[in-house]
This record gives sequence, structure tokens and C-alpha cells, in this order.
Amino acid sequence: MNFIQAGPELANQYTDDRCLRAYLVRALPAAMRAAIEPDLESLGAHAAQAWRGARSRPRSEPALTQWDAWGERIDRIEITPTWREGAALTARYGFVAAGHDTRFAEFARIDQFARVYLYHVASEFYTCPLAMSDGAATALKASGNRALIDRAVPHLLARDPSLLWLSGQWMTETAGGSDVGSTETIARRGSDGRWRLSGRKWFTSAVVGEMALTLARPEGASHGTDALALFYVETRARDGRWNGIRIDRLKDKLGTRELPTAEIHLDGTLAEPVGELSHGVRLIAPVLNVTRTWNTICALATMRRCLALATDYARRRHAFGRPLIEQPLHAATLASLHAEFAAAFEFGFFVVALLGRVEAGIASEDERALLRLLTPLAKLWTGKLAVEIASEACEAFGGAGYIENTGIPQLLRDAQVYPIWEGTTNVLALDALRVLAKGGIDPYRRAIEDVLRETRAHPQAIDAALAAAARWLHDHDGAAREAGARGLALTLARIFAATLLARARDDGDEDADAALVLFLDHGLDRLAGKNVAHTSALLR
Ligand code: MFK
Repeated sequence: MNFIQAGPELANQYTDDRCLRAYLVRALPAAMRAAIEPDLESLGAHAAQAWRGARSRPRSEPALTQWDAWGERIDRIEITPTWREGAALTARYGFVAAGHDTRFAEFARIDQFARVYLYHVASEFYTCPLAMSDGAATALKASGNRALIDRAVPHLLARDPSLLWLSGQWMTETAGGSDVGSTETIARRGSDGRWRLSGRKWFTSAVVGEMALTLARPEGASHGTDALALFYVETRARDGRWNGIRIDRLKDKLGTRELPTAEIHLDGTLAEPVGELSHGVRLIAPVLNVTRTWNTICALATMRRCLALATDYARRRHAFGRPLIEQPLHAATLASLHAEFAAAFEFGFFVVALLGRVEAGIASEDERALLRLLTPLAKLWTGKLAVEIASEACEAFGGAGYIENTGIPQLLRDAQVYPIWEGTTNVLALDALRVLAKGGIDPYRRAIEDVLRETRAHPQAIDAALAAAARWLHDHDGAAREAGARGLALTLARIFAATLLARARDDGDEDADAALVLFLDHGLDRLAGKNVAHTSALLR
């Protein structure tokens, strides 16, 4: 009889996650943690059960049917069985609603994102439209448009699945990907006073939703970003037909294949302006910042899943006479990934907590400025790190990690979306640079100094990297500054994360000490003295 290797198993993903549990002990009032813990345990069980279930059946993907048998255009999308469960789970666990629950004031976002973190991998990226729905609720509330708030927000935050709405955020076009100012969709006001949109939206990940926020250029307006307006669209007319929307095809994507991302044409789509008929990017910015935070937390969820599987497997798999976990190099490799994850986790959830404080109206001016800077930093660092950790996880399984029905390759393919969605690494690095150019580095520096002042024996490496980053900013401008923006962003993210790990260690998190030592071993400084002349020489 040949040897058969046992595959990895997942325990309850809440009770098994020391990082999450230690964080919640530090971050939440004890009574609130006790109140939400049954839900977290239940989501942890759901995660483990969904993983086992997915291994025992063929994968399914959404399908688009454009025409019925009699030639009528119907554009119907069949979603996967997991997606069909999404609304009921969302209503039950409040994946969107919990973040807006005023009973929990500044802690609401922590509660929400702990739930999202546990649900995400099992959800088959149903979290993508949830992210946009959360962003839409946040943007509508900020817009002050009373009619639209009353109409849509109760649905977006519904805890009854029959009332729940999903929202899309239709921003990307063929010309305007990152450069949203190139948007070609036109908004025309008819003689009936109503606005209708015409154009092509190139990545619409939630066309199965009930509504969307989208950018369009009012007819006759000038070129560029400032002239774009933000519109509210309901996807269906009263009779259930599409509201001037044609679905051209579903995208054939590298990963996230259960998510029905569509290319669509808007052809006379009835829409309502959310606010003024310009500065639409400013109005949609809350969507960007909220979905970027979802991206951060979902990237953390993928990292955690990869590490949970690889670590469990290292205990089961024997080679050269002992379990992999007892092989020094394998153990060191896994531990170093755990350390990166632990640091990124602290950073991601710090941003979540800060978002909660800002929304609860208790944040200082410095904290508001800090949130604006840390949101893109967290997204860009965690997006890259998720791909790195997913790739290492494949390798940690040897050949088995390259075999589709182990489920491991899908984690890597899906992870590749994090650095792309919601702004690529470079777009976000330049966004952070603009924030620094406008508001300076002082709110960031003061936040670190505040934490370190109360931290016992804080690592010198933090001071050194902070001084180097401030010097780099001072010494670089123009093209050299832009060319080094990614290195600067990663350095600022790593410095902040190390600071938070030092605080977690002092606050009694048993793993944070080791994580901090290993994280510092990888270095904080990613600054690059980009030489613009040599760059052009190589790319000529
Ligand atoms: C599981 C994961 C869940 C995630 C699911 C999501 C899936 C969705 C799929 C997609 O469609 S992803 C869409 C990807 N595209 C992007 O993310 C857009 C990338 N481009 C940018 O982020 C640009 O920086 C941006 C379009 C936002 C702005 O660039 P521009 O055109 O050069 O405009 P500008 O002048 O920088 O900004 C216009 C205004 O918005 C300014 O305000 P003022 O008018 O008051 O001066 C900016 O300060 C403001 N602004 C821009 N970004 C902001 C912001 N305000 C607050 N927060 C921000 N992040």
C-alpha cells in the first residue's frame, strides 16, 4: 500500500486565530467583545466548514445568458450557490450594517471588519459587492442628499435579506482606468428634467446589485476630473427590466472567478445626481476609502488562510524523518511570514479603528489627516504582501501546492487582485505622496511618537527608519520623488506597523514580541534612491 499524505485541515477560524483574538482583547471593551463573540465563533466555524465543502464538490462559476429562446435580450446572470447564500449571511451577521451601528460608536468598524475578515475567503468574493455597498452607504450619508439617503441607505444596511440591496461602484472605463478623469460616459438631461447616462463601463463587479454609484460627464462640461459628476443609478426599472443597461460579457479573469465582473453599456440609463454636477471624484472618495479598507482586511484574510493551512500541513507532513515544522529552515520560513502577517494585521486593524473614531466624530484633526494617509498605505502594502504570502504558501506544500483541487492555487490567483483593485500599488503610492505634499509628514510622525512615548524599550530601528524617511522626503522632489514613491510608502507602512507591534507587545500580546523581532529582521527601510536618468536609459 502506497503512503497517502493527509491534507491540511482548518480548525474554527476564530478560536484558532491568536492574532485576531489578542487584538480584540486589546481593542474592544470586554462587554462588547463578549456580546459579539458568539457571532465570531459561528463565522469561524462557517469558514472551516466552507473550506471542507469546497474541496468536496466541483467549482462553479457565474454564467451570463444574453438572449432567451425567442430572441429577447434578457442579460441574466446565474450566480454560484455560495453567492446565493450571501444575502442571508450578510443580513444575519451584518457585514455592512455592523460598521454603521451607532450603538457601538467608535468600535463599530472593528466589529464589522472582524466579521468580514472571518467571512471573506468562504464568501467567494461576495465581499466585493459588500465593500462597494458599504462604500455607497458611506458616500450617500456624507453627501447629505436626504432623498437618496432615505431611499437607499436602509436597504444597504438592512438586516433582513429580503430588503437587502447591493451596490456597484462603476468607475472604470476603457480610457479611464486609474486615470478616472478620462471618463467618457455622458450624462444628458432630457426635456422631462431627468438625467440619462450613455457610455461603457469596463469593470462592473456588482451588476447583479440593485443600485450603483457611477461617474459621468454632464453634456457640455469640460475635460478632466473636476467636471465629472457622481450619479445614483438603480439597475432595474419598476417592471423588473434593466434600466438602459446591456451586459456585454463577463470577464475571463485570472482569479476571483466566482465574482461576476461584467462589461456593460449604459444606453439611456436613468440616473440622479448625488450632489453638485461636478467634483464627482470628491463625492465618490468615501467609496474609495471604504473599499480600500475592505481590500486591506480581505488581503489579511487571505494571508491568514494561507498561513493556517501551511502551518497545519507542516505539522502533518513528515520528510527526512520529522515533521516539516521541526525542520529549522521550513519553520523559519513560516515564522517569518507569520511575523509579516502579524505586523500587517496590526496596521490594517489600526486603520479600521481610526476609521471608526473619525466616523464617530471623536477623532482629532491629526487623526483625520492620519487616516487619509494610512488608508492607501495599508491597502498597497497588504495587497502586495498577500500575493507574496500566497505564493510562499503554494511552495510550502511542494508539488501539492500547485495542484488545483487542493484549493491552494486559487488562493494565489485570487490574491493577485488585491494589488490591482481599488487602485494599483503605484496609484496609491502617488496618492500617499500627494497627501504628504499637502499635509506634511507631521501628523504621521506625531502619531508614532505618541505611541512610542508610552512604549517600553522601543526599537532604535524605528527611529532610524523614521529619520531616513523624513530625510528622503526632504531631499527628493519632482520625478525622483515620484519614482521613489512606492519605496517611501512601503517604508512608512512598515515603520507604523513595527510601532504598533511594540505597543501590542507592551499590552500583553504574547506573540507580538517574537513577531516584532522577526519583522525588524526583515528591515523597515525600503527607500530607494531612484535614478531617473538610468531609468530612462534602460527603458529607451
Ligand atoms: C475583496 C476586495 C473588495 C474590493 C472590491 C472593489 C472592486 C471594484 C473594482 C473597480 O472598479 S476598482 C477601481 C479602480 N480604480 C481606482 O481605484 C481609481 C484609481 N485612481 C485614483 O485613485 C485617483 O487617485 C483618483 C481617480 C481618485 C483621483 O485622481 P485625479 O483624477 O488626478 O483627481 P485628483 O485631483 O487627485 O482628486 C480629485 C479630488 O478628489 C481632490 O479633491 P479636491 O477636488 O477637493 O481638490 C482629491 O483630494 C480628492 N480625492 C482623491 N482621492 C481621494 C480624495 N479624497 C479623499 N480620499 C481619497 N482617496
